[in-house]
Amino acid sequence: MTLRWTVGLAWVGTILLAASCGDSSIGKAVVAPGGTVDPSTWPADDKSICKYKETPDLEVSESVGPGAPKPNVRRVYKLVGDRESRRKVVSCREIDTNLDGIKDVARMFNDRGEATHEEADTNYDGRIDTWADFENGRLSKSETDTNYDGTVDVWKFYVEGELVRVRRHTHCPNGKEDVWEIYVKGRLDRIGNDLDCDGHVDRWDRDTERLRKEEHERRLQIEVVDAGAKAKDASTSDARAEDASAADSSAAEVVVQ
Ligand SMILES: [Ca+2]
Ligand SMILES: [Ca+2]
Ligand SMILES: [Ca+2]
Repeated sequence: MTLRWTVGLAWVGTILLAASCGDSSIGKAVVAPGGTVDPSTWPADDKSICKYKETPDLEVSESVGPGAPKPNVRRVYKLVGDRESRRKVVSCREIDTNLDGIKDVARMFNDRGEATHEEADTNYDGRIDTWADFENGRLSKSETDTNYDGTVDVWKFYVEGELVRVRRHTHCPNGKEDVWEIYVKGRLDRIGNDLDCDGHVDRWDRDTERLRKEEHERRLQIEVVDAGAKAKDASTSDARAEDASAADSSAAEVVVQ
């Protein structure tokens, strides 16, 4: 008898993402109509991304995530520190997010428990298509094969976790980047286009509507500051006039006495 298990909502979302990526075979053997999973179809080899088998002295734990019929989360531990501070830390964690028995996302950690690297097969075709690097635990760079043809076509760069640059390959036959996006304070500022594929930007495009709004807001701020300064000047002049008047009155009083 075949066991069937209900898939948790979180996993359904992931499976729908896979289905939307164009490969009709993705997830087919795993999820039946009504959102059930047949764990008997899981392969013996779950295609571990953590590569723990090459290092036999690493400790490994398997656990069951939300909605999973069998363990789908693996943690690989290593021992760090000297004799007094010896402790066990997670060096790699990998998950089968669409419950097809194949691990599809893995994250690596340093001895301090900070993320250092992540790899994911986001369309569940058996090939890694997204790589991410971290610095001090924060995302610093990602590379993505957005059309799943085996070649990276989007590179993103971050400073202190904030997106600053994106390079894309869109049309040039050499497979290299031909679009450059520059971000300022996390917002797209300008886009450079290499039209003739010589590796250099031929045209810069800007978000003119946003720039117009920003210029308008900047002018309003200047006007507000100017108005405030004028009001302050007027107030100061009035105060001086009052002081002068009071001084005149005092002098007159002295003369009368
Ligand atoms: Ca999977
Ligand atoms: Ca993939
Ligand atoms: Ca690609």
